[in-house]
Amino acid sequence: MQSARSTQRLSASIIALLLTTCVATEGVIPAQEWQPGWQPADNTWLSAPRTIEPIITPPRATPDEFSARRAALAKALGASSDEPFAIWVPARAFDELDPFFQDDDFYYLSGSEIPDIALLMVVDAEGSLTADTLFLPDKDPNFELWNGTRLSPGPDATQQTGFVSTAPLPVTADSWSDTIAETGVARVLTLSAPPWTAPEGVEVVSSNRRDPNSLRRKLSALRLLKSDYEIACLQAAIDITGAAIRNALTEVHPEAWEYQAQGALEGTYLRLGSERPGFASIFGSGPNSVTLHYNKNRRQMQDGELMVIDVGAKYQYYCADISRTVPVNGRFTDRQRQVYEVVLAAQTAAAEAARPGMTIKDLDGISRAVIENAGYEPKHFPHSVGHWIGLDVHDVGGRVPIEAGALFTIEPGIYIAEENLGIRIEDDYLMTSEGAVKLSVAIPSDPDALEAMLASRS
Ligand SMILES: [Mn+2]
Repeated sequence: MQSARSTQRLSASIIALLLTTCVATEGVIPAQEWQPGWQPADNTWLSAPRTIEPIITPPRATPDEFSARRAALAKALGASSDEPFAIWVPARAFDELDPFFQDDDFYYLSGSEIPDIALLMVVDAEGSLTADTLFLPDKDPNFELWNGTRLSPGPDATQQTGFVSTAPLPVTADSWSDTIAETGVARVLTLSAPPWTAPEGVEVVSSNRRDPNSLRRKLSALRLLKSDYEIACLQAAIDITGAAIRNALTEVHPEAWEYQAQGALEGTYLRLGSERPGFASIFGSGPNSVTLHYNKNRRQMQDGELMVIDVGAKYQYYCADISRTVPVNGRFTDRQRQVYEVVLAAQTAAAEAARPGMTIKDLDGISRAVIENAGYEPKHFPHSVGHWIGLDVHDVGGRVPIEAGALFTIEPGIYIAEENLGIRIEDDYLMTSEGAVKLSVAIPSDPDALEAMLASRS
């Protein structure tokens, strides 16, 4: 962190540099080298009414949302242990040059967005929590002067976080060792190698993905099935993404640049309260539509092309994942529509067949059969039909059946490189006892509805 005086000096030199640059470059760039993006023919946009946008009501977690998750984790791990053990999970480290976002596992278990802290649970042989402690930094007025108030150990912190106790953070590896020794357990489960040395007689068990009873596997299984609060967060992320796609389409025209659509999309994210894109936004026009994870978004769209848009806002850490494919000039050609209808049918078939107990591979097979029956080869659909979504865009859960409460995508595609023709349609679903509910149903994917939406853009 810089001192105030050096910040002033730096500001002064930046201003001086800017002034120099302006003077030096004024009138120097030849007009033909300056590449404006697409612009409307006149300036009517200056007086255009603001688009009506959804009102996003932040979902609120009940006070025991996070403590219930810790209790469930203790119970799941206690089932396979006949002696007490501890669980240690650290928060993500602070990096002052980047905006801070909490580690997903730590956030899932604590709901806390404070960097550089840790939680420690002690679980008895019955799977009950005998200690449930959040370690927080001691109050530091100098830190708070620069960075604002920060939670410190005490009754306020226990009340706000729902932990049974809070404690001052050990600041050294030695003090962590002492803290672990005080628990009196012989095993500490962690997700990765901790920065402290285990005290004598204590075994540190770093999670093994292959062991079904490991901390990582049990935590993944818990994160896979979402609470009502989590579903509400994802729904908000989807609603923001839908409004953002609609606004992005106002920037989709022949000779517009892919990044202009990205700008409209990500600006809408921020305006509607999303923290950030959940992953690099994909705006792939023409030849870029067949590159599955193209995200440079620096190309100029051309008349007659398609554009694959694969994007998702994060809201309260939950991440939407939506793909739409649109004709750049607003109208599908017959050929584009023919392929589009196959992809849409492949998605609909999988979504309608989905029932609890089926796997994503089962759904993949259903979509693949539709695509191959229409005459396309496996190479034209080179990716899986879906994945879990949640805190992460490719959320944890592994290859297990889809149970009620799981959130997942269905996203078939057909990519024909020789024709520069790529189509992907992706929606977000919640599995229920009756089948899959499409949470992104408000975002049009029917080709006529998409053309109508494109025709109505300002
Ligand atoms: Mn996806």
